[in-house]
Amino acid sequence: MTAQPITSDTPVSNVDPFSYDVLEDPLPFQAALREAGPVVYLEKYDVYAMGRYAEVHAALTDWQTFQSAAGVGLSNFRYEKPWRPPSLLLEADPPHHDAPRAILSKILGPRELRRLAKSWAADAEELVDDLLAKGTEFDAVTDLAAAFPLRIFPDAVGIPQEGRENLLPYGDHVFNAFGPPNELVAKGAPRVAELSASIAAQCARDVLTPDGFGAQIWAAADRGDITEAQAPLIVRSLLTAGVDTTVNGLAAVLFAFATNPDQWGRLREGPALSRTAFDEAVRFESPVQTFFRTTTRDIEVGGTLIPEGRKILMFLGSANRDPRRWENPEIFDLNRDPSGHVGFGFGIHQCVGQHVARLEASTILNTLAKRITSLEINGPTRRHHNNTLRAWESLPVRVELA
Ligand code: OVM
Repeated sequence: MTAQPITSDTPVSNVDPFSYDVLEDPLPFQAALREAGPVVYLEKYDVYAMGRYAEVHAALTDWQTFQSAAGVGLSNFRYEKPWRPPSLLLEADPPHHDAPRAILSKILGPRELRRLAKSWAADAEELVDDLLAKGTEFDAVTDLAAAFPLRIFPDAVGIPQEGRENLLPYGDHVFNAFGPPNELVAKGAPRVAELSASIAAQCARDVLTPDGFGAQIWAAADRGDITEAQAPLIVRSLLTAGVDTTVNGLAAVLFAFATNPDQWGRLREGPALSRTAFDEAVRFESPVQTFFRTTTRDIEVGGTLIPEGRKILMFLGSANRDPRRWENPEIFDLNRDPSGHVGFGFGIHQCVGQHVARLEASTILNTLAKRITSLEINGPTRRHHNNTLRAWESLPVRVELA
């Protein structure tokens, strides 16, 4: 027996958005989803889906109706025990969500980050110098998109050296685990206990350096703004949400430039464009493709009645390429104003680390723009499949030096 949507004229899709083919290239499925209607019932998982910008944006804004506290993955915390203690930010709603959110927004805010900009620029120059000294052909994923965040972010949080190699694999599994229990999740399962223990160990007060984001979170516990039990879980949020996302965001912007050479020329004319470029790449590739919400009441969207307690899959990546909202959405265009994209989400849960991500991206882009006149793909590119992330395994590039 297949479960049926309550409104009989709701479009139905039997496609599995987490299948190999869709993860390899999600764009045709997303176009079909948007065409089918504002809300589509996904038969395979007995959930609803939204692929158009207007409805995704509206639902993300209405956290009272579309809650996060029942989990932002397929699994509904009402019926299934979460596989790890839920995130105090991502998988919570007001009022519990608000104190952790307020603390992180301050610690990761533009004012606090100014302190880091100079040393990150020096790190970027050293990384790029060393890389270009070895040659003009390299892998933009491993040598840049992964190398730069891994060089600066763990230090910024203040975690020890030991266990840093677990950050990317842990994040990869968490983002897979938001999807269905498919082979990607099964592949990660054997290491879950080990990786979770490693990450938890890095959140403890006594292992963190005194000047990092981690110590600032513990200082908030000392002030009584949050409890001592909350502090390590908020550090965990940084380690979970702050690595795979930025790696794939940087990979996205490097891929976009490598395949749009004229745009690289424009970036070289002025460093101010690097921030627009990064947000345009986040719109264009949407490193975080999807998140679920759960209805807290019966709600009608575009003629479909979604009953209370149901899961809805929000296609951020699809909304960011909805032609109803964006002119020529399939073009990476530095002339466009990408603001309003939902690649960082929207509303009260919108990425609290977005200023960190933008600083990382603009730092590495501006460093590269000074040294490189052009970059192009010069070998077979390979995607990394993940149930939530639009990710890269390999982007071989050749660059020309200034
Ligand atoms: C968290 C968390 C984990 C994954 C993603 C995310 C994109 C947050 O643990 O808070 O936001």
